[in-house]
Amino acid sequence: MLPPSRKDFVSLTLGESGSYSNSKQWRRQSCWRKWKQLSRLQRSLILFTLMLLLVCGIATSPTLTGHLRDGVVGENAYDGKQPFVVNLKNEYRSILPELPSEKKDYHRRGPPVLQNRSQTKTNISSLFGVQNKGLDLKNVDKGSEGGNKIISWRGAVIEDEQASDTDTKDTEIQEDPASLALAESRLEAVREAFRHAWKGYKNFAWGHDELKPVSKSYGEWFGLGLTLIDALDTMWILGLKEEFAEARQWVAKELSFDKNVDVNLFESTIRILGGLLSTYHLTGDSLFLEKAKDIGSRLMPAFNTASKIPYSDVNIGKGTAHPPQWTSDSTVAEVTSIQLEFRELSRLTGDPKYKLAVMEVMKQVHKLSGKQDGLVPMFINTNNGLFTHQGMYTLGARADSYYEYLLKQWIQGGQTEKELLDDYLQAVEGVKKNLLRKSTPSGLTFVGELSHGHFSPKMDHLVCFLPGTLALGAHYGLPADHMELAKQLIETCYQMYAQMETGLSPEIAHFNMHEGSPQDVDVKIADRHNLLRPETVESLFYLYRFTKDKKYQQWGWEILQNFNKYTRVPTGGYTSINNVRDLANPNPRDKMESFFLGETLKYFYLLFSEDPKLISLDKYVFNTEAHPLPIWPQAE
Ligand code: DMJ
Repeated sequence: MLPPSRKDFVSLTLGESGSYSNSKQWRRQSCWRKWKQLSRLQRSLILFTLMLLLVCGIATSPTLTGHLRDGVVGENAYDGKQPFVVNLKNEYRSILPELPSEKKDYHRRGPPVLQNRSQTKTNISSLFGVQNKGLDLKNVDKGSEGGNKIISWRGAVIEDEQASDTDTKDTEIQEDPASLALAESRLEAVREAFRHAWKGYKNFAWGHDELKPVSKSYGEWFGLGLTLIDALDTMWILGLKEEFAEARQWVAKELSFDKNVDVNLFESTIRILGGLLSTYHLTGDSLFLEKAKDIGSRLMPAFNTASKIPYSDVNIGKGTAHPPQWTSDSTVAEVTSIQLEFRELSRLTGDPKYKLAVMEVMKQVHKLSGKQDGLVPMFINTNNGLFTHQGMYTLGARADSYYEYLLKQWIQGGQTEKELLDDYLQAVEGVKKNLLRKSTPSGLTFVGELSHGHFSPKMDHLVCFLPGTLALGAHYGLPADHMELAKQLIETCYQMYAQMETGLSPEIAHFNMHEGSPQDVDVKIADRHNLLRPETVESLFYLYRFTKDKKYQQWGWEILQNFNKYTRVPTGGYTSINNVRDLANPNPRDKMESFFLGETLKYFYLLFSEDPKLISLDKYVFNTEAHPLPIWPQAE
């Protein structure tokens, strides 16, 4: 008989028959006896299995791995070398199964946070359906692991769990069929309005800058097909394929920047360069990138000034630049609202010269004296680089988009450029301290102007970009009171429409502040025009995206209907009007600005859309002419 150790099968010997003892000692002896009876192979097999079970148990334990991971994040917070951390995290991910603790349990504590979000590898084409086949993703979404570097707006590093969940909240709301049907009918109304405007442009102004719909002719500003270029990405977003294809054909065959023509640096940057870059990103069609490179390089002579603050005008054929005839000043908003576009051009071309030129302007403006609580004067001299006409502060014409681009550059660059954020936050405080007042009788919050210490209750329609910008900042983790202010201001902007006889806003409103005023808004005779401007619709769009409060869509719907009632020209196109207070004769001005197609109709469409992924605000930032540009992946 072979000794037990040589047996190569498992023998289970039950305990001594007839007797049952539960004593600890008996059990120990019995187990040990059984163990000894096993062959060496059997023992090895059992030991190996036990070891395996132990290793798996450790690996899947949330507590233990949580500690491991925390150790890694801790190192990151300590030395701030993010790529190192991301790699380590990836290593852990590759050897461990998905960790239960990764399903975020958001702890709401501490100050509002800024999340340095990176882009995930999303197939952008899926956002636009089949139209976007062939979209070039390489410039849009070089995504990386993200979400692990978070700072509060005071600069403190905060744990991942504290991050706001703004990345996901857009997608959480499920619309019921009735609201989807309503949305679809409104979207169709916007498409119809666009087709009507396009009909006028096509019939009477094709390839020219602006349609004059009443006289069925056109106006020229730069002679570069401004309306057509401004409208390209709107057609793409609205899904107007035929119109887009025709326009693309014109760009391919007719558009030439080799022209002896003076253009305004700011206007051609935001409308033409911005429009081409955005269309390139949405379509992946390199035609638009080539055109963008061409116009971008032709605009560069504007920066050849003693101060590096650019001139307002450039001759794109001759390569010469100059200030306006009457002054050597440039407008502050103009020189500080070309950055998103030139920075993007550098990223796409790999040539830093564009970015360097525009960032130099920001650096100088950041350091300049003459601001009041972060508010900037309206003019800057191209010879000495100093502010001129000091003491006047407005959020309206000549300063408006300076504030908008502080925030948006910070977002575009992945929330890393601290000076931009600091200047933005300071300016918002400056607005609160110096420019905010309440009107009578309704107590509407409005943004007035300051002239050498004297407050004026005058608010341009242009200021209505501000609620949208404030809401965007709040979405990116800036203080919650920015959102509160945004909500108050959009109400005011809406009232600038609702309190007029035509339901359309004047160019400039004066707010009453005296007891006994019968209405909040007064309009001077010279300010009664409406140029089909976008700012209020733009802000309604942001407010709806972030709050889902249907009243914003309803307000927008009223405004669209009033545009249709008072500005639509039967033979095609929409016209600016002279008098928003005269129902019987709003008095057409016979001009359709390019931004009506580039901005106003696009923002209407996005406002009525229930799809937050249609130009997601976590992936794109709109330039001041409503052209979406990608938010850069974190690494760049
Ligand atoms: C557009 O060209 C831009 O929105 C600019 O920032 C301000 N003016 C018009 C629209 O009103």
